[in-house]
Amino acid sequence: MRTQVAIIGAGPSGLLLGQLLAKAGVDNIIIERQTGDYVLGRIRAGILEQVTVDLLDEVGVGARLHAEGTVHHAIELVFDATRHPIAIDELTGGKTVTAYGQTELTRDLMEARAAAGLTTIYSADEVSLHDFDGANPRVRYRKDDQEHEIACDFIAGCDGFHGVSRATVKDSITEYERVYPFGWLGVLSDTPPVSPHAIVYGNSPRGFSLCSMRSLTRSRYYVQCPMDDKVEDWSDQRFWDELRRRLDPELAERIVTGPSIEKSIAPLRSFVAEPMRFGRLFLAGDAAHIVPPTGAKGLNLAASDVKYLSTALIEHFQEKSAAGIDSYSARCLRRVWKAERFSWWLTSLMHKFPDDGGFGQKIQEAELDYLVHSRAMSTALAENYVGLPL
Ligand code: RFL
Ligand code: PHB
Repeated sequence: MRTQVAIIGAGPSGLLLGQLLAKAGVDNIIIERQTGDYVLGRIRAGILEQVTVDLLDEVGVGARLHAEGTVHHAIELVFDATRHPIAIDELTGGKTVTAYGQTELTRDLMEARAAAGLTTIYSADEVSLHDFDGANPRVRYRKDDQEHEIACDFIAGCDGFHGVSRATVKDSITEYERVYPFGWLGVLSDTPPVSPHAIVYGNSPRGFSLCSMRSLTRSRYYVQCPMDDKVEDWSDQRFWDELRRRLDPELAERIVTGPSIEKSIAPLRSFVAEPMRFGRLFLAGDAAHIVPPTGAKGLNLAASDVKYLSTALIEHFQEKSAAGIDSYSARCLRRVWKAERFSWWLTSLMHKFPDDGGFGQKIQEAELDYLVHSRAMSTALAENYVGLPL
């Protein structure tokens, strides 16, 4: 088999890159380790920046997102048992974010890919990358007990944090990392969201909490939990009780509880691998960087990486120019580090740090008080939350 771009991984980065390239007539094949159903079973991100929505529109998969997604004009911060709205649209000259689950977005991209007749190889085992230092890279994998090889011009490593792409070049990479001493316990439930107009971020002496949504009938909630907690430690009742105790009394009263349809614990990590290009191999999305979910930036960074990458590859094929390819890594990393900074800052502001004692909590409360009463600081939050320009 031969293609112009071999894409490793059928998550949001790989699927969106595939559509952007195909739209410009650049042939691509996606090689994915899991089945399509497994990929769709992962419950992850929920908040899209306007630049991400624009990219999805650009590849023609925005219809369901616009029909079913919820546009948020504000976020709310809860601390000291009081709610403080931050009008992100008013502070940014009209910019908003859209609540639309990563699962739905992935499904839309998968369907568009199938409709365009593009090849995706699911359940590919032992994927390995070769010869990307030269002009003729190759990708090998096993499927149905047979060895296969794809010859290509470029390889896009869109295979997430635990993928093979970054592991292949690990000796040529500098890693920057911070692991946080807690996790997020997330619950998905078929209940109306506590606030259909805003995403609610809570700071309390008991720890962080987050109220989000997938639709007017499906909600997503999180509470900060110790890193070594197990999902089995958390009955639904314990989760709802804990969430209520971390919110203000009015919100706590308003929460509609119900059985969880998914419950999982995610670790929190900041991570960047530099550079993001190795000859004819490029890393994009979670393969190159991880942010703690507090700023809702992971999926949005994946989208901006693949926008830069598709532009660079299209320029190569159509204009025979290497300018975009040569500047890919530096261009991505400029945006990545700003999102890393924002996600780290919001994580530090909103969570209870086990060793900080009362002092840390008091400093957080002072900063939060300053934040909600200072237009300059609220604007800085809003500007980053809606997403910095591409
Ligand atoms: P993915 O989604 O991990 O997809 C990578 C794909 O590669 C496959 N793969 C391989 N394929 C072939 N060979 C191999 N050796 C392979 N190894 C792996 C995997 O099976 C998978 O299908 O990475 P991608 O595409 O870069 O997308 C990144 C996003 O998924 C991620 O950044 C977000 O989910 C992060 N995130 C959020 N981002 C936002 O922008 N807004 C949010 O509100 C938001 N909330 C979140 C989040 C992530 C969370 N968790 C679980 C970490 C909330 C949570 C709780
Ligand atoms: C989500 O809906 O899953 C979500 C929302 C906001 C975040 C993180 C996750 O910051």
